[in-house]
Amino acid sequence: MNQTPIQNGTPFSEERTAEIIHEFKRDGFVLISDVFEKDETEVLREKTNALFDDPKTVENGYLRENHFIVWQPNELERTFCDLLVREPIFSLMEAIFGKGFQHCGNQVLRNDHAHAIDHWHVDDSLFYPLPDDVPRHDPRINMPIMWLTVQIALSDIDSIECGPSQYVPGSHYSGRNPPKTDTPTFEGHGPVSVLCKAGDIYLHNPQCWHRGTPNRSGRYRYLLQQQYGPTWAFLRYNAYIQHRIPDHLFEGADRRLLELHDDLHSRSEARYTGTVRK
Ligand SMILES: O=C(O)CCC(=O)C(=O)O
Repeated sequence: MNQTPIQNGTPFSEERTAEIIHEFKRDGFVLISDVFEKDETEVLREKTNALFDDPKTVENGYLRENHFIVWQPNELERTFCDLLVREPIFSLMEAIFGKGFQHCGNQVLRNDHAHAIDHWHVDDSLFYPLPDDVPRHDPRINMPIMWLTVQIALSDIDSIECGPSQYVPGSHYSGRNPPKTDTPTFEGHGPVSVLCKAGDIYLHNPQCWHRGTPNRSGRYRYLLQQQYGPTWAFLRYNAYIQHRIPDHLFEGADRRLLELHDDLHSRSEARYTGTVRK
């Protein structure tokens, strides 16, 4: 039973789940309408505003000053935790990653006219690069998904002025970073804007070329992001995030050895915020 206004929700049928995943794997993104109720998105906007207004959010390293992203709000507020298991998100993630899938990130964006991630990119790095003479990955392959983002619209983003996310369909098969142009294309397909209403969600493959367009609506654009990944990654990496080698074993150690055990291991969000958590 949830302690917050976030509902339990209902899983989709097997057929609908398979349809969504098919489209997601093919295009690199898929819009799923009408997932959250109005009162849920209202509460989430209020909670988001409260985090932006609280000076402790900056002091504790969750928000860099003048920035528009609160990192890991689920460490600060139960409502964001309940969201992680909201249906149909949970069952979709289980269908993609299998039982034992894990949560691996959470942010909330509040974009005004001046702040957007508006350059074309893939997240982290290009996972499956190809040599110049290989034009693309074979479409018969299901490209592996190391992790993904569930994007949750908390406000209406239903026109180009509202700053919709854009994706180039199929570009996760390109084996390349996006070309440096405002309108990249992959095999004849240009950018597609995900126009949506508050309460809609969309799945985001971090290897699909994407960006957020500038918000010219004159009001905030709210987008909540939840990342998930497969069990194996957590057994492989997380053991070492928790793992601390006693300081005395590092006395006089080579710089490279120290970097292999960087402090970022225990504070992964610092990688994004660039701040030291107190
Ligand atoms: O704001 C958006 O729509 C896109 C965000 C983005 O590019 C990202 O989180 O990597």
